[in-house]
Amino acid sequence: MESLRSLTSFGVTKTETMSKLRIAIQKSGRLYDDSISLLKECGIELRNVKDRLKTESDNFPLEVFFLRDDDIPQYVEDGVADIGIVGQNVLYEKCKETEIIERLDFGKCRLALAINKNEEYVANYLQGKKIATSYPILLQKYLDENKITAEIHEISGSVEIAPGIGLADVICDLVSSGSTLFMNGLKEVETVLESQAVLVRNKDLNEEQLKWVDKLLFRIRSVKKAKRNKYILLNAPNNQLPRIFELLPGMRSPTVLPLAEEGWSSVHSVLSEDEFWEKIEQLKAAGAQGILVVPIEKMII
Ligand code: PRT
Ligand code: ZN
Repeated sequence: MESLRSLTSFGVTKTETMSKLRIAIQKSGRLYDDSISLLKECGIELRNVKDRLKTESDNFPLEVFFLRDDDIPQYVEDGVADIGIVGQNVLYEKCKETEIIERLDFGKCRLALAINKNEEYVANYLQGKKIATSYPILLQKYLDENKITAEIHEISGSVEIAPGIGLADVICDLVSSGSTLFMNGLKEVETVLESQAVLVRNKDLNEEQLKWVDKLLFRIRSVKKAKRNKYILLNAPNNQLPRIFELLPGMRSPTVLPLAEEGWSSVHSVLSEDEFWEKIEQLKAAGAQGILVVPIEKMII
């Protein structure tokens, strides 16, 4: 009901036929900047995004709704928005009927259990304890799966102070760098969920909407791929080229250009971030010199 009422604030009703794809993103908070940047990197220009409830693009048929992250799964399930960007932690806590179509590689964090740093974390430690959290559903699922009986105290914010004020023995909260836990004298003992921002979609999109979702997905995947890869240029003596080709397969195979100096070539290729440092060492050992590494903006394969 709530979401239907709020609908009027967008001037949109469910029955209206929308030709544009509607995406829900966080209005402000940790996912906002990355969500806007992702759309920009996908070449989607948005009209004035500051302090707006919604905006649209002039160069892609996309309308953007700015919402609290907690409301996004419901809006997408109801079909008020066709797609949305939200953390897996929120999505799973809300248990909505939406489909994850892409993991977005930002907003990474984990839902974790933490205890007083001076306590020893022994087997069965959690049995019978009081646990404070804003994620009662995910926590209960974890406790059931691990056959732990504990008392859940649901609180909406500042979970990390609960042990200090005697409200709970244990907390279950989101952690990224771990500094909040550290500053509150807590230590992480279990991971309940690994989370990141994901793109979700309503389950009943029509053909036209699916076509635009596919176009957007294609762009998102190209941006993600480019971020995970680097363009590499190096010089090498010709007699070392076979070894260097083994190390640098490239997208199809490396590009090789002769240098002005006889017996030397310039090799251009693409390297994945995961194996980057290891490969650089091997390339140097194989005689590569003057190695240049540059970012890639888009990668279309
Ligand atoms: O207003 P709205 O309801 O939209 O926003 P919100 O305040 O509920 O959420 P917000 O903006 O704080 O977070 C949005 C999403 O970002 C979360 O649902 C997660 O998916 C993701 N995310 C990633 C995080 C963190 N990292 C994170 N570190 N969300 C919250 N935190 C908090 C955490 O709760 C704890 O208080 O940061 C603190 C811990 O951080 P570290 O770095 O000290 O460990
Ligand atoms: Zn929220």
